[in-house]
Amino acid sequence: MEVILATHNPHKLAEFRAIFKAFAPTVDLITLRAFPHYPVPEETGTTFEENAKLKALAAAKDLGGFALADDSGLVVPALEGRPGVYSARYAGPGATDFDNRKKLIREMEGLEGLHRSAYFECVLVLASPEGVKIVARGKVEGTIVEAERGRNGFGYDPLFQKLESNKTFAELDEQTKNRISHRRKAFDKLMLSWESLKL
Ligand code: ITT
Repeated sequence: MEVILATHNPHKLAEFRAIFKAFAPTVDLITLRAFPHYPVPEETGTTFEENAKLKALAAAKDLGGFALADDSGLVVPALEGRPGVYSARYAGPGATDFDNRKKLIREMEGLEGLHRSAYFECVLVLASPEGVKIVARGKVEGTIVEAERGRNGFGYDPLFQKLESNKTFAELDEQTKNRISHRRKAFDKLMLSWESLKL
């Protein structure tokens, strides 16, 4: 079965490629590179679910096939949920991952202990041109460390340490992150529904 992976984020793409290859090898992932004229829909939603639905439906309808979208981000309760749905553009439009991490470190200055709690969330939506078929969620809880550690991964990985771990996500190899991440948990739920849909 062919599925369009509706993301422009090369890191998400790499993680999905590895996860699908290992656990759903019969799914043929097509990237947006195959559709260079496809316009990126604006992420106007206020929740991960709204944005994931919007991205999956736009791709499925415009490109005429099954499309899978991921909307994800980092939530820090002590910052009233920021960066949240704005994770990719936390430091402003066009911000790099480095800019976003710098802003997070600054905003968390002076916060200690439980106030440094955070979680990554991922909502995956599979849509066809007729509408949404599956919504699946994954979450991983942890804390925000005070200084970056590690070179793997992307986004906020150098600042995020899962509970009961002494390594940040950026200190883990790709296989280990893909075993425990919010994206992997959402993927596992997606697969349960996928099987019952008999696509
Ligand atoms: P697409 O919309 O094209 O998929 P995007 O990067 O704009 O790409 P999102 O709007 O879902 O995607 O924003 C996700 C942001 O959340 C991402 O840029 C990171 O800053 C952060 N994020 C999500 N998953 C992450 C992970 O596994 N590790 C580190 N940061 C992550």
